[in-house]
This record gives sequence, structure tokens and C-alpha cells, in this order.
Amino acid sequence: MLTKNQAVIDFVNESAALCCPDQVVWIDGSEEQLEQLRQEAIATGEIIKLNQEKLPNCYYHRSDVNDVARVEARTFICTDDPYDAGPTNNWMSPEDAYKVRDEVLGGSMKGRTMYVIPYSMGPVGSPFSKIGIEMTDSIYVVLNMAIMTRVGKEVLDCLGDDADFIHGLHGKCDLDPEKRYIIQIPKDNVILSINSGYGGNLLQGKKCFALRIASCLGREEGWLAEHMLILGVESPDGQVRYIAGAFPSACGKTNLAMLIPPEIYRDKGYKIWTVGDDIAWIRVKEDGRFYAVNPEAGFFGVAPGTNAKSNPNALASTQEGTIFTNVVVKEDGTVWWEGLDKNPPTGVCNWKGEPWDPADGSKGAHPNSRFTAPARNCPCISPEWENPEGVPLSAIIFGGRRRKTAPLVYQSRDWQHGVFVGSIMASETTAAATGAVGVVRRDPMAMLPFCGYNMGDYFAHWLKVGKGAANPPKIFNVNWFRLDDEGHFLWPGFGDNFRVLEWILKRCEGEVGARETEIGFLPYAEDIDMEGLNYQVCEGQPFTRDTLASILQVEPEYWLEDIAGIHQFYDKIGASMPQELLDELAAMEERLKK
Ligand code: OXD
Ligand code: MN
Repeated sequence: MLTKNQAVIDFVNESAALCCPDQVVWIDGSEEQLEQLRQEAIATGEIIKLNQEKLPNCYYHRSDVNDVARVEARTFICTDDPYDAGPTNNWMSPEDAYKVRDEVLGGSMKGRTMYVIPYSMGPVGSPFSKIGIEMTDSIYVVLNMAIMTRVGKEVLDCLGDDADFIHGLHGKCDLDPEKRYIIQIPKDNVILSINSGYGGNLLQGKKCFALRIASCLGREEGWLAEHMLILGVESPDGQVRYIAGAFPSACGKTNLAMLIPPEIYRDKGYKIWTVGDDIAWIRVKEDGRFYAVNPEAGFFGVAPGTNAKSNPNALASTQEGTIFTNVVVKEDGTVWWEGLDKNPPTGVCNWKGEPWDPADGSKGAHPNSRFTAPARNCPCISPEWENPEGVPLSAIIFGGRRRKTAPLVYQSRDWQHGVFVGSIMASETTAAATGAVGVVRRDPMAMLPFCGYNMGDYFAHWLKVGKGAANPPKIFNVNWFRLDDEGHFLWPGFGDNFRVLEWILKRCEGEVGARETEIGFLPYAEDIDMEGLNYQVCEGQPFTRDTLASILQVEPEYWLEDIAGIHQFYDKIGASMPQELLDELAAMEERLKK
């Protein structure tokens, strides 16, 4: 036992009494203990050691074929009153949740070991940070948590006698998808992950705690837990200004967090620093500014599509101390996935462990295969990434994947309008994700699957936090994904997105003008720097100032079509929708109809 904290001891004992493991092992965070666990997991085949010369301290894991992604349909917010979960979450009563726990987890760890993981979200001891205890019967979870969070004895020492921690229990059981449950009980600070071995369901620090439970804590305590990257933009004078950004999946969030500016900017001395790629905990301080901390310590990134061009910094982060899940292992013990390069290995197995022939068109890696990499490996990790006080935000950006409707960038009029812009966020599905192209999925603040309480109350909380602050960040919306009628991207994206960030920061400093439109403030095309921009929309069609101007237009017919979908979504949220946002919608509709 690593602590005298009675609340922790009771929780561990009660969980052991329920699950009946053969033994209980406390994770102290030492390298010796982690190494011993790796050896055990290698012996049982749970992980495979990769080529230690080329990928030192890197390992591979294959998940069950039925257990490869988050399961929104099996994720529950458990509140006494269904209103508190709201119409966008699955609801269960806390009593029923505890019944599920007792029935499905009862006795499920017989013959297994239960590991007790004390972990801190945020730097240990930071005023932003929160502590969790996750119990699990999976070494894979222990090893991943040791990368994604700060684990071990120092966390328990920091907790002292306090009973204020998140109570987490994970049991693989027999991985039965019919009895899979990802349960959050905010009033008791409880998380239960049952019958799953997939990271997003059971690295509890991530979505379950840092977003679902933390959003509830933030509401009570007056701060924001957001699904946002945090990056710093360093200008040639050495000043660094910070931006947080929320994007639904498949919009290049990790790529933006680790962006490399175009050469012309690098030569002048501009640089991007990564503070976090997925989650931001944001508090308002006495100076009226918003300060953000990345509560995680690693990146749980999607592997396919990551390559030396799309994201060299992410790739570099995976070269040491990384766990790869469901990618392809090559003969030399290194790894491969679709989009890494154009040379798929032959004579090896796919992610399922079956012999695989790349020539037959099937995928070698699962589309949601992942790397779990320590953030400290990232070549552009910010020197401030572990600052316990957080970094001050100049801007918040929202974004989505829209073929037509949204322009490249626009700025909201004020905080209230900015919250409205976040509340109408939406993204169109790609062929790769669903088979149906262009289906609009509304995903306000990219939080739809992650908000632990009623979405209407969540919007009201955003309005309150910003209106009470003297110096809130300016709010923008971006869309890197405009297409022409033949389906070519009209904007180069990737490193060139820096040009948009530069405009955003100039707006924050009041250094550049903008056009007021029906939807907010848009750039004058000449104000987005095109120096050194060398992009072909398609063969024979170079990107020009006119192309840029074409994606800086408001097209009322598309917006009016979108407004119908926004009404439907707001109606679904119902009575909890703040009047301020309904007014913003009505005002925008009126401006567009004019
Ligand atoms: C993630 C997600 O894995 O948003 O970060 O699904
Ligand atoms: Mn995410």
C-alpha cells in the first residue's frame, strides 16, 4: 500500500471485494515496476517488443477486433434527473449504473491482477490539477496511463488525506460488446469502463475524466474543461501568444497543434510551440485573462495519415517510449500504417494478425489505429507545457470540415456571438469515415460526445465565464476544407494554415482591419499573407489572390440552408437553450435574409 489515505484504501478494498482479483498491485510510477509489467505483458502476448535499436522502448498491442474505437452508444451520463444529462447524452440512473457495476464486474477479476493507478491530470500539485485513482485488470492500461498522465506515489503524496479524487474502475471482463459500458456518475465522481480494452474507453484520464467529469467540475467551480489543442505562436521578437482550438475528429487537430510554419516565416524567426493536442483546462485569473493547461502528458494520436509531410513532429514523437495499437508490424520490428509512405510491407500480418496482401486493396492498419507517445518527445513541445499556472490565451478557434458553407476564417463580434459560433459548429463526414460523404454532423465546441451535463446548460456556462471576465480571448472560426465543384481543396492547409493564425493574432492585437458581414468579421483578401505560397488547386490552376477571395465570401444560400439544421439541433436541446443564443440565431437569419 502506498498511502495511508483511508478514502483511497477503502475504495481499493471495496473494488477488490467486488472484482475478486488474485492480487492487488499498486503502481508506484517507478521505471523498475513498469519494466517488470512490460516483461509480464510480453510473456502473455499482450504486448510485443518492437525493434529496440530503431524504436527504443516501443511496444505493440493488438486490440480485440470488436473493440477498436470509442463507443458513444454505450457511453452513459448517470444523474438522478435525466434533465441533467440532457438530450444529447445517453442517460442511466446512478442506481442502475451501480447495479451494472455489481452484476458485470462482480467476480470478473478472478485469476487476474488488479492494478491501482494513482494519476494526476495536469502537473502534480498545480492549482489546475485533479487526481484520479483508476483500478484496472489490464497491463496495457497501466502502461498507456503511465504515458498519458502522471502516475505513482508522488500523486498519492500530493493527495495526502484528501478524499477529493475521481473513483475509476476498469474491468476487461470478456470484452462482450453487448455488455460494454462507459459510465460516468458526476455526482459521485465515479467512472466505470466495462468490457472494453480500447484506449479511448478506458484511459480514463482522457475523455471520461478530463472532459466528461471535468466539465461538470468546471461548471461547479467556474472553469472550462474543453476538447481543445493549445499552441503558442512565437514571433521574431521572441514574444509567444497562445491559441486554443476545438475541432471535431478528422479535422487535423494534432497536425495544427504541431504545425511547422512555411519556410518564409521560419526564416523570419516564427515558430509554433505545442502545449497540448486534445484537451485544455481553462481558468480565468485575476488579470481577467483565460489561462490554459494541458492536463495530459502524452499524445493518443491516430496513426493513419501521419507522415513526414503531414506531421513530422508527431512522427518524431513516436520514435521512443511509444505504444502502437492496431498498426502493421514490419519484419524488422518497426511499424507501418496507411499514409506513412507509399511502400506497404509485404509478407506481414494486418492489424488483426491475419496474413495480409497490400495488393488486394484491404487496409493493413485499422483506420483508428493509434500511437501513445510521451509529449516530452515532441520536437516542438512548448517550454511552458508543464507550467502549473497555464498559458494565457489570446484567441480561441473553432473549426469544422465544410465543403462550401464556412469561409476560411471569420471572427465573432464579441464573446456572446463567439459562444454562438461554437454552438453551431458542424462537420461533414468524409468517405473514409462513413461511406456517406457530406453528411453534416453538429458538434458544438467539438464537445457533443464529451460534455458531462446538459448541453444547453453548458452553453450558459460558457456565456457566464466569458461575460464575467475582463479580458477574454477573441473567438474565431476556421475552415481549412473548402472544395471546388470538382472536389479539389481550395486552400493548401497544413503549414500554410499558419497564415490564417497570423491574421487571427493580428486581429487580437488590433493590427489589421476586417469586413463586417452577416456572420461576423472576415479578412480582406489582401490581409492574408501569400508570400512564398506555392499551391496548385489542381493541374494548371495555381492558387491566386482570387482563389483566396473566393473562400472569404459569405454565401447566404448555403448559410440559410445551414440555419434549418441549426434550428433542428437547438430544438433537440430544447428548453435549456440560452435565450442569448436563440437571439443570435434569429439576428443572423434576419441579416442573411436581407
Ligand atoms: C480522440 C477523439 O481520440 O477525439 O481524441 O476521439
Ligand atoms: Mn479528441
